[in-house]
Amino acid sequence: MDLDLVIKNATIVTATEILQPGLSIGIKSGQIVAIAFSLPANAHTQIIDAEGAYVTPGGVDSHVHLHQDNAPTGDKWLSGSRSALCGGNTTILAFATQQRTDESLFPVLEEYHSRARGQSYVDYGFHLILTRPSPEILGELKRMVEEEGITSVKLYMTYPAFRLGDKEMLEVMMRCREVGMTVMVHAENADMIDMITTRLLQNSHTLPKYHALARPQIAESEATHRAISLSTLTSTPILIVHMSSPVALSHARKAQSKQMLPIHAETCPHYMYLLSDRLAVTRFPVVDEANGVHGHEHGDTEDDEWAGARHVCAPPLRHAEADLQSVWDSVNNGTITVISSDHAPSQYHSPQGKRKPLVEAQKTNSTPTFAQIPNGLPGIETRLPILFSAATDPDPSISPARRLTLPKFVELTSTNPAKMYGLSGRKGSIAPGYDADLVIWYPPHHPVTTAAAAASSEKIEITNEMLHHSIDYTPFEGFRVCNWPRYVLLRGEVKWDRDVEVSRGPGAGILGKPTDGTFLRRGKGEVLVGRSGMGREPEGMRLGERSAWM
Ligand code: DUC
Ligand code: ZN
Repeated sequence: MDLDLVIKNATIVTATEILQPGLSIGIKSGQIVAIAFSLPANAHTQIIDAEGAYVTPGGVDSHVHLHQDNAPTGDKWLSGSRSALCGGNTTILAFATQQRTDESLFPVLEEYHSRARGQSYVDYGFHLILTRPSPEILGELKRMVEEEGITSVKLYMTYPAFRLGDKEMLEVMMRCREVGMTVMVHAENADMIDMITTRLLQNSHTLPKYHALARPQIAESEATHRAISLSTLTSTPILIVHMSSPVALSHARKAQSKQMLPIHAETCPHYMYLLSDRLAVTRFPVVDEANGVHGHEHGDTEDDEWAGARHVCAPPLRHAEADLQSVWDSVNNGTITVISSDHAPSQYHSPQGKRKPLVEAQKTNSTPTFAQIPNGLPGIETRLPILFSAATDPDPSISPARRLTLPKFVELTSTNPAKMYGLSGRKGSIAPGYDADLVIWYPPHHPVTTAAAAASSEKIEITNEMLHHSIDYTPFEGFRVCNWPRYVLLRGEVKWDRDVEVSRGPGAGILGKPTDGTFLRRGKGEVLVGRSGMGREPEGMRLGERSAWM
């Protein structure tokens, strides 16, 4: 066997187990071809010694927004994919957005291809956001799957520019079921949000902190219940994105476990760690010693009542520790299928970014309001280190209720998103035949990972300066993690080397190029939850009744 690369002394983690330490991974032509305790090497075989470290599949971040027209100060492909790579991701799935005026999806897709082509450090694909699903548009979906390898759509139940009515959602679901597309749903009740927002503004409640009041949990739970009902009626598997609320999660859990429905649920690290009090801060970074988060000398120097706009996202950060805990519990009891970043940033100090309402209000001599703040947080580079830390940090002060196992980490951040979105057998696991997309972490004896480091300040402290996005803040500033991807391999080549980054300075560790990423034509996604195929009849319907209209 003529191997190009052998990674020796690895502790391989898959979605189901941590394999015995000391294994070698043999790589040929960008793919994993062998896993054994010893593998042959010739003069041309490159050897990487993992030194006993955990080796996990490259992260698959299946929900990222890059180069979107509604976020002009957000990351474009170059900086977004670079940041993804440096945080251990080798595949990202972003969005191609249909404007309401677009009468065909093909030019939309081509436009998004042109934004990404030659600009991505990692492999990538697109989900289509449908905002006007006319019969003609629905008629194009089969060709999208068969000719373009686009096998997922995203639907919004909120936001005036994107929102679909229930009938439109039903028509999309029926069509997606037929052609085998995965349906993602942003579930928040638009009218509830609209009514509360109007009244908040009438009462002069305009500051960023009111954003969280404008989008209460009941808006998420009602829309989640409705999305599940629409999916049940049409027997269409769905994935509800960025779930944040206990009741909404309980709807998903009940549907999955009692009714055996294919309802998939996604969450994001910000719904596991951050609370809505961040929207009220007047200084950034936030000082929060209780959670090991501390402020910095390079932060805001004066009080700024808009500082909390940095944390505006939808659904909003929730109010209580119990809300965070419900998300953690849902991660560990199997309700959550995928943890993505929902990287959807806007710069803070930029006239078109989070401070846009202030700038516009100054021009028009009006009052800036939270309703005009671009929604979304950066998180593409921090997702894996934060969650890997939750799985491996020896720090005894971390509550067992806020941990996950290493196989669970792999399952939710890599294996499941690959399966859900039609990349099974190629991405998301470590096995012969898979692309050699790998993360090699720092080994147990390395200073950053030890218990001593956990107890001292030697842990890696997340600062915005160390990240590679083009955004001027991270909501995780000051978080301390116990590890970071040391090497990231994309199809068998080392594209990120953190040791080089640390020794030679910012950017030096990026060994990859923006032409490395290839567009992934995806197959049909797998159903991972509930019964697949035609579900049980919705309540009160006779067996087969739906065949009269389906
Ligand atoms: N919410 C969204 O719906 N999209 C992007 C970012 C966000 O917070
Ligand atoms: Zn999103």
